[in-house]
Amino acid sequence: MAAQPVTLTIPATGKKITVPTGLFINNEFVPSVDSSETIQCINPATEEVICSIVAGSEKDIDVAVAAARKAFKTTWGKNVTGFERSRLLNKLADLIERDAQELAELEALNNGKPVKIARDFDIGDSVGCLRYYAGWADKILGQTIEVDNKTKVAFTRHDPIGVCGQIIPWNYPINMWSWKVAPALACGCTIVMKPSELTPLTALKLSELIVEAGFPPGVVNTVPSLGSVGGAALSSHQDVDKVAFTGSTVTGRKIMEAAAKSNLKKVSLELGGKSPQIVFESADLDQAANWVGLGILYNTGQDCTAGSRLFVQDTIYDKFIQLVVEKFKQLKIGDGFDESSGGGPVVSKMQYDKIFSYIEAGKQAGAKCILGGEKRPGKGYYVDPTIFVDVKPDMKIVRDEIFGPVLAVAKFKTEEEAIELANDTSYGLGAGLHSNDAGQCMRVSQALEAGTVWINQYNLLNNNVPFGGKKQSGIGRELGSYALEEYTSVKAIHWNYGEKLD
Ligand code: TXE
Repeated sequence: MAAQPVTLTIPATGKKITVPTGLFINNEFVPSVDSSETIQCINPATEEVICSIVAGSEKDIDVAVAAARKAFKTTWGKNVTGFERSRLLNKLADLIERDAQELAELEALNNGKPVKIARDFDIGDSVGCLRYYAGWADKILGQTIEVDNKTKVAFTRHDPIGVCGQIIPWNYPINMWSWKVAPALACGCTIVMKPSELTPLTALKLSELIVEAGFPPGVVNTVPSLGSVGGAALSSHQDVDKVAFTGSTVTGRKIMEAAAKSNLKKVSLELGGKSPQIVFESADLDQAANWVGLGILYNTGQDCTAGSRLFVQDTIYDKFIQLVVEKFKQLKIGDGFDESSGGGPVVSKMQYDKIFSYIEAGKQAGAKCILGGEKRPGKGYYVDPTIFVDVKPDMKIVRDEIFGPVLAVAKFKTEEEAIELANDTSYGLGAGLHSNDAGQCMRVSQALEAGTVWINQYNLLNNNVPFGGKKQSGIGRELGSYALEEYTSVKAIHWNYGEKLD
């Protein structure tokens, strides 16, 4: 397929957006070197094809990695000052802010999420993320270590790790792009980005801004490709120094295996979850119900920290569930271009079918569905808020990540029982607790096995606070100063300025 841009029409407004369709290598949009494969981009609200783009092959990954390596050795890496990296990251943030509405509309078209959520949250946070790491770029410092005050000194340098493969999912395409790109560039790494084959359009549009911001060729390359092709090629590449991944635990395992079998590249993984939210009797119940809603319904439940298991103290169980049902009924899931939609369709037919197979499994296993759980007539991958109550710990809807707006609710008596139920999972990404007892907040937050614990809130993240998982939810941390460790390699330099060997 030729790498010509396509002009898309936004259905709601008739506005035109031009999108590149080629692979972005060395600051140019190019066709594949050896393949005529394409990726069809689908609008999940209408199930119609938006456009086709070039699908990168294994050989294209080789070309992109070579471009990234060349840039690392010449114009980027240790050849560019932190000040310059900071300036370019800030420039990129400004351009994304300038184009926020257009990017949000493109995101809504390809992913389904409401334009206003894409613009105000996904893109707003992404701009913040780029600026946050722009602030770090000239502050990546080593240490001076005393080893012998008379003849020797040691010091460390935090070198950029090198060429990074970045494999991102479809639930927050622009956010995940920024979380990966910003710290990597701040540290001086170069990038081969592989967006999800389901939502590659905004990554291509952002690639245009890489050129406009003034990044040298080869610093950021974007190769849309199937996971089993481009993702696998990056993970097993001998000249990639690090892979950063967000996606399923199944794929995370494959990436780690490929890294181990190839060049033992550094790997960071942000994987799935089955996060608990616990509501104790002392909580502000109205507030807790709001946060429970945000926890499981935000992004139509397609969220790695989705608070999909709810544990409610027996003394408030019936009252609280009633409150949650009322709140859930207020959310309108509809077309992302309709201003009144609080959530859009799920991203694909495959995700839609997966969610409904779990809903069916919940019903079959005897869980009581008190809200939603039925398919809508007509087009679009819409799933309404769904609540199962009185679930049992061994049910599939309690154990597996569903990645949709499906909440599984159970009752507990004591704090100990709540902790045990919450930790009874192979995942450990997020956890929430709602209580007005300070001692209880401290005890329970310490006991919960998760990378992030929210107290009296849920699902809110900050660019300066680390994020990542325990157990099978991942390895490594994104955001905050912690992410810098993922993109640097510490070198110790020992300097002898006096000792003579006999
Ligand atoms: O994920 P994949 P899928 C979970 C969620 C969802 C399930 C399946 O439960 O229902 O995963 O979604 C690339 N080597 N999450 O199948 O496959 C792929 O091209 C290297 C949670 O879409 O993990 C895409 O770019 N890469 C999650 C990325 O991996 C490969 C977000 C994610 O896709 C690859 C998404 C391979 N062999 C899904 N195979 C979260 N943590 O937020 C695929 N990929």
